[in-house]
Amino acid sequence: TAPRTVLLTGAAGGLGTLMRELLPAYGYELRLLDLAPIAGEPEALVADLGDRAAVREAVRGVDAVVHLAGISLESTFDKILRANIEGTYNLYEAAREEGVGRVVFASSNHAVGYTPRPRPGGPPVPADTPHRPDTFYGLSKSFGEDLAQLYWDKHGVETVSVRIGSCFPEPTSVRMLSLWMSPADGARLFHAALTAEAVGHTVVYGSSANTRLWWDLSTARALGYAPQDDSEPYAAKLIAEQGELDPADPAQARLGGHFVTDPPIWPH
Ligand code: NAI
Ligand code: 15L
Repeated sequence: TAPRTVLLTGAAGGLGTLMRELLPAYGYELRLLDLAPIAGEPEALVADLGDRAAVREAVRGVDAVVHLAGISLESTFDKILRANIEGTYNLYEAAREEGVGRVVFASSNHAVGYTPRPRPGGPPVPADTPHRPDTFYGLSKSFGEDLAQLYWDKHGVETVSVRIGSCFPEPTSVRMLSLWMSPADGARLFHAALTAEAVGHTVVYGSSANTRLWWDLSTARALGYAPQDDSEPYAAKLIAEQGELDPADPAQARLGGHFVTDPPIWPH
């Protein structure tokens, strides 16, 4: 049966705010959780993923979880460890203990960020490409995908890991022309991930049907996802402003873009 009550973690964030607006139209009742309070949402749970009792209470009685909470950019290892690695473990433990059968995990292109971007006309990056994180942040998403696999194999908790490209109202860089997921397509993909039968642990890429797409959407389409949007109408303006991507520039040659070349953030 299709899930009805869904816990949305990270509900105060950029993607969480978009999904709070878009997912109810698919018939879901959302329970919201975030570290930050949300204006106009007095019932939202204000909790840290590090608080195991609060996380367990948050998942009690829901049919599924859309897990967006965490640090969404590179940070120090210690901060990533607490929010993304331990936090996601706490979420899965709570799901197992409370018998929640399905998680949609917000993974990222940065789990495979060192993968070279395909040449124009070349084969797209497949969903089973090996983990190649470009940051501690990307490493935490690789960990989350492996955790999801473990909780499926060992405990029967299903997950769709969505390696999101860039989900924002509009693409703002030439790289994003290839990775952009429109908010409406994001909601379509999360809905497909929540309702597809027998997903076990499935890894999909999260983007619209972009003309300049870099990766293979077939595992996402197999869930029933039918993207409706394409970044191409934004292409001429962005390319005129920024130029085409230069394959000789290390910050532009791989999926992760500048995450590959940005210096690591050390704790001092
Ligand atoms: P965001 O940074 O705007 O939102 C993340 C939310 O998580 C924030 O509201 C923050 O308060 C909350 N949070 C952080 N640590 C927490 C903790 N310990 N306990 C409870 N809540 C905590 O990020 P955005 O863009 O909304 O992304 C959402 C998720 O999707 C993140 O996991 C991110 O890594 C992933 N993602 C997003 C992409 C995008 O294009 N927006 C691309 C790839 C992945
Ligand atoms: C991500 O994983 C980030 O959460 C998001 O803010 C963007 O930077 C996105 O990747 C991207 O690669 O464009």
